Amino acid sequence: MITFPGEFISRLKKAKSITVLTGAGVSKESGIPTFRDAQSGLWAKYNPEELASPDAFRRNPRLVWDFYKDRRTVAEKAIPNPGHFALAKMEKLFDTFSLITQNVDGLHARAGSSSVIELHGNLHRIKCSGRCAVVGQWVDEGLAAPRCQKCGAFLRVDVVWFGESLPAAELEKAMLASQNCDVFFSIGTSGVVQPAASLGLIARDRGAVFVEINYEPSAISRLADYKIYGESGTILPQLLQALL
Ligand code: BV8
Repeated sequence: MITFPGEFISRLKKAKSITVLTGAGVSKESGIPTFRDAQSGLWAKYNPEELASPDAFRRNPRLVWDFYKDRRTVAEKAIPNPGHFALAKMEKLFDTFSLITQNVDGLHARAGSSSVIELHGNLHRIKCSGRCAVVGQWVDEGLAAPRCQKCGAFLRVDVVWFGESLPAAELEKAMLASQNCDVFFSIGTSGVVQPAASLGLIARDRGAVFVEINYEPSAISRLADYKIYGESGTILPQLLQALL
């Protein structure tokens, strides 16, 4: 059993608005490799940041398509873990609860979290790499990367690649949620990727209490008022219990 500091729980219970930012660590216990863990199997020799980019897609659309096809298969088989479910239940305990995720696996929504702010998109959605609107279904014709039936451009996964701007509406919602919260949680993220990694600083600069829940210290641990190290799938259900 985790013993949370007394004043931590009482400050949480008094909070009116909570903002949570999650990263790949929250999905780790659902069997989804994190970004900075060595990618298993075929992808061990690729740095994911070299695959998650427009240049990589331009150079080798089939390789990038297969990278996401494999990740999508893993995400489809994955089930939300107790950490996802605890966050979904936690949103009902506060007047305002915003969940921002860097993850593209869709597991928060499957666990019952409502209105998840998906900063980096969702790998279950695909879109035309040209100018058509988002295309819904994955299609795969074996050898080549599939093409849009409307304009012939390659289809691509609807995620934000390195070097691409984040979806303006999602980023705006995430910024507002970070500027207007009493407590900001950073959970399961190494705090490296921008602009997501700056949201906690924004919250803290506005007077929010900054809580980090992570397996190990991260690039943003120095900002945290409270640091709880361990697996989010263990910590979050116990935090939920302490709040009930
Ligand atoms: C942007 C979708 C403006 C794709 C992702 C040069 C050129 C262009 C841009 C840049 C540049 N240099 C820097 C940048 C900015 C760049 C960036 O931040 N780079 C980093 C590498 C320095 N950012 C961007 O490019 C962003 N766009 O800036 O636009 C712009 C536009 C044009 C030109 C210039 C600027 C776009 C960033 C979004 C990229 N897309 N995902 C896909 O998934 O394939 S990011 C991807 O990586 C994830 O979404 C996530 O955000 C990130 C991985 O981070 P984490 O989630 O933190 O995962 P990680 O593995 O690192 O850590 C997991 C943590 O969990 C660990 O600490 C571990 O200890 C912990 N953990 C493990 N198990 C558990 C656990 N914790 C708890 N419980 C457990 N069980």
